[in-house]
Amino acid sequence: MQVLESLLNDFTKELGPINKTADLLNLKAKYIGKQGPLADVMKNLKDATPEEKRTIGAKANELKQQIEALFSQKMQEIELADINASLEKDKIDISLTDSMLEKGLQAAGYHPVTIIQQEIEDIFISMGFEVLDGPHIEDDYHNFEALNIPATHPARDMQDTFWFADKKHLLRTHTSTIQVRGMKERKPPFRFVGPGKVFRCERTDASHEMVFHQLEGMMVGENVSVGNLIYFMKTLLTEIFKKEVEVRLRPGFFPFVEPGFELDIKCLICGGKGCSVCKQVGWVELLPCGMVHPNVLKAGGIDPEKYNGFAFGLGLDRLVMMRYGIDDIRHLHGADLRFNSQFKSF
Ligand code: FA5
Repeated sequence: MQVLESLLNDFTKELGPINKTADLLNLKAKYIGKQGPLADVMKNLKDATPEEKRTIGAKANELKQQIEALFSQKMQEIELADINASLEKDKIDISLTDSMLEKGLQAAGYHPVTIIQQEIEDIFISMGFEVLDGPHIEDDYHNFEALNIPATHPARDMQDTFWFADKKHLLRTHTSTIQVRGMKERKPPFRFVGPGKVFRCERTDASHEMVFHQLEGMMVGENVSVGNLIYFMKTLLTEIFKKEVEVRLRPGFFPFVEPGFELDIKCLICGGKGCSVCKQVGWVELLPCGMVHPNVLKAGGIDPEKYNGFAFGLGLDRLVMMRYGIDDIRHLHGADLRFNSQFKSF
């Protein structure tokens, strides 16, 4: 009983200055662990009288509970103190002031692809288009099947695809997937654009990346014509470049459009003389487009006898390169602040 009576006092005294979890656990083990005084008392109880067993046993239990309660309370205090200390340490002052800039800290800015994307969205919104989004991880149906590219179609090889191990899912190779989802969710007439990242297992060079950006556009109604398509494409380019740019339209093959076109822009890096960006041809492929194939309308739940439409898939990174005179697409993904901070934000 004497041992037990002094135990709580001793524990409380030692507990006071502790401020680390490890020390606290050690202290608990010292008092109520297997080798501790409480365990000793319990072991020696076998030689005691039944009366002693009852009183000492009860006292020992009560003591154990008291020590455990004090232990838990202290543990909570330590954990709270730890959280507060790390919050204090990780505190960031987000109000970056001029004086901090003078000390050489960089102000954040928008990436040039974001700037152009935002500008194009605004241009299309002003012409009555909605802006849609879509997932990066897609299935075969949305990336190929619904776009008139069945399993055995050779056009599947036009875009080298990153497949997931289940062979059913993939990283979308183009933003045309947004067309499929957009059509299913609305009734004609409608018009929308859908910007986003796309992924292709390609070798990189001055004008090719594995991860790049496209902006899909679609307009469906009762009498949509190639004339409408050309009008919207021209308006887009004049707004973006703020000047007349030379373009050429040539036939292009995409299973999801008929007829299909390639809209090229005279290379603004070399002025058409030939360089690594335009692969010495003087023109850059920028804006494939065409009239939506009847099979694609059908897959989208739209009657091709009644409605028709156009679609296009703008290469955003190349447009950025033309607008700012960037001679290698890889600069866009280099994460070099000296490069990124040169562009004015919207
Ligand atoms: C397509 O992806 C079609 N889905 C576009 C389309 C939509 C056609 C609707 C008709 C109707 P293409 O594979 O050509 O097409 O890519 C479109 C644009 O993305 C190209 O003109 C080019 O500007 C850009 N692009 C293609 N591959 C790369 C790449 N590896 N790196 C950077 N830009 C690329």
